[in-house]
Amino acid sequence: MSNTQIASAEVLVTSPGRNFVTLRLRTADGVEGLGDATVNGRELAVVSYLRDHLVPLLLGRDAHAIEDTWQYLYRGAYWRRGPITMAAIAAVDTALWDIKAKLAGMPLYQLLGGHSRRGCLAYGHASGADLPELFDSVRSHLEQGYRAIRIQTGIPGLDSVYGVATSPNAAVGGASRYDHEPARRAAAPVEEEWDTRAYLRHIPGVFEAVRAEFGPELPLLHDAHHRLAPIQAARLGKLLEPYDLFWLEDVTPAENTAVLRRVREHTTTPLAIGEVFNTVWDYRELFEEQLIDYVRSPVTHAGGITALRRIFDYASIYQIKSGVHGPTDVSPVGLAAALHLGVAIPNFGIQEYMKHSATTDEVFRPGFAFSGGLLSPGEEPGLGVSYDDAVAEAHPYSAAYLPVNRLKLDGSMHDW
Ligand code: KDG
Ligand code: MG
Repeated sequence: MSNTQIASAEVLVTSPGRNFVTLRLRTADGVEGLGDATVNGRELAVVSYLRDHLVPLLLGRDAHAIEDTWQYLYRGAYWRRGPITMAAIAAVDTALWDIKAKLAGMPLYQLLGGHSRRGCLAYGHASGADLPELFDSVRSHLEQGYRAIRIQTGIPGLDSVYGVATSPNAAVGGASRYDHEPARRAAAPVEEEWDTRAYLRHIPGVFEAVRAEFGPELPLLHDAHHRLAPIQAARLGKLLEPYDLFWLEDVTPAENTAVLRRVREHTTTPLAIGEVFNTVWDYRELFEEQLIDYVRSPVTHAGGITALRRIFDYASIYQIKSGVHGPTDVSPVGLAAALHLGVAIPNFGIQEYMKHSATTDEVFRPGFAFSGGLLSPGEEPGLGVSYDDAVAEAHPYSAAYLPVNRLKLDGSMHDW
């Protein structure tokens, strides 16, 4: 019998293009597991949570006891839930699943029930300051093999808009924040301007033009990034109905989920939400009242594979599907975990895929692959991601923040 006691737990911080927090657990017999604990713009809070509060509790525990460890850390927190706690628990849980699958000599998805599909349909991010630039970006994604595409554009009168790679504020040393680094390295966030009325006037025409250019078949997605009031969200859903969106994401701020009742009453455009949710409790009324169609939580921010699997199972009884968050601030470890879940679960919907930079991939060496529009987790035992300490150490942490929004009208703060 191998010795599966947790003998070491290291919290690794690196910044290969952007900041990442990774937990590495090692058993007494030297089997290693990785977990992603990155919370974009608040990274060091999770580092402290893990180093100061969880690592001492993990040493000596049996790495096989995944469920018990999850319950111990969740129920044992007393002040439980919240992004920092749940990212820390997620990292422990993911690392333990990685270890268990390596001990079994199998890719992790085999332990989750085996594959239910050939791969995970992935959507890429097309964007442009104007329509010609957007069309070029859509064409380039189609050439790369994407079979589903998110559409984000510049808004007349606004300098810099969420998700638009060529926004002036997005430029960072020749690259774009929205390609690899949504956060900016600085001591304080960059401020962007926002105008909801200008956005609502512009977006329906963009989708009309994209459908006219690329036809009716291509699945199109859009992220409103928490910016609308309930009645504005309802109106946008209604205005976009002729363009048959795969989903409309985060139409309203995430705290008050009950407002989605209003939105749902007015539109049949499918709704996705949850990238900033942390637990199954955030979804309860949305599932039971069937107010959404896709679950956006990633493994990294929702308590790990154990917890997200439970959320997906609960969603499945309401015909609600997965649509896992996959920006570059979810590390390759977090993305790999999502892919193992994604190929196994019955109610997979789609996976967001924002490629990590080449430098990030040198640190994490992911075994997953993108081909023919599908992402596959690979066949290596465990998660299939290995961490290169030497490359990681060459890229030390430096503070970075997501932008904030102020209304163009009067400078008051708005959701970003
Ligand atoms: O860190 C914030 C990003 O993860 C978020 O802005 C990306 O909304 C996002 C998405 O849908 O990818
Ligand atoms: Mg989003």
